[in-house]
Amino acid sequence: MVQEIVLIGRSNVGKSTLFWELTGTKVRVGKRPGITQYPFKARVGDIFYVDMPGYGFMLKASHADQEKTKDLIVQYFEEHAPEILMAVQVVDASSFLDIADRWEKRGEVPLEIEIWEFLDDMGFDSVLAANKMDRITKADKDLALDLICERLGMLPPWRQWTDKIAPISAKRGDVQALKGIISKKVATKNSPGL
Ligand SMILES: Nc1nc2c(ncn2[C@@H]2O[C@H](COP(=O)(O)OP(=O)(O)OP(=O)(O)O)[C@@H](O)[C@H]2O)c(=O)[nH]1
Ligand SMILES: [Mg+2]
Repeated sequence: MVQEIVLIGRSNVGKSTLFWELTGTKVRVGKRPGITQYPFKARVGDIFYVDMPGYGFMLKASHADQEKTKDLIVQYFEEHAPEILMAVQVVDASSFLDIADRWEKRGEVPLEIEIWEFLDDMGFDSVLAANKMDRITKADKDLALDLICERLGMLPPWRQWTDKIAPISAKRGDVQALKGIISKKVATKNSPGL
């Protein structure tokens, strides 16, 4: 069976840019959110990578629209559960905390956190790709990653979680941390006894 690695995340966080880095398949990327409309797949070896549409168009999406995309993602994971090897949840590390704060001030659970918990509850192996690290100054990187970990229920420091969180910059082609986690996962799949 061909297994899937699925990229999910809010609109505009860089999923399609990362998809291109991982698969060599160019898909439309854009400055406006909502560029990717349907799940898009590309095969590399015996793995299908899946680029999903983003949830929560940042500025003008209604609550109902956000719920609709969330439902689409949840449904995709439920229907494809047997072939999903791993979920890669992509966030824009440079804006994640501001957005999460805003939601929490409104008394809502940020979508990112809801989806992260959903994946965990469903028993999927998931990794957080903290993208756009190039936008964070060097001195602030560790702190930003620690805070992201904390929000997702992983006790900081983030360096304890290098199998769960991968700081990357898809646009700069700096995705080694994520590729490392993926190769490890694929290797254990191929030799489950190890
Ligand atoms: N600074 C910076 N910009 C990035 C990075 N990765 C992607 N971008 C930019 O972010 C914007 C959105 O990228 P996409 O790859 O289209 O994002 P997406 O998550 O696929 O968006 P949707 O399809 O709308 O869900 C583009 O302008 C990219 O060039 C990164 O690592 N650093
Ligand atoms: Mg896209």
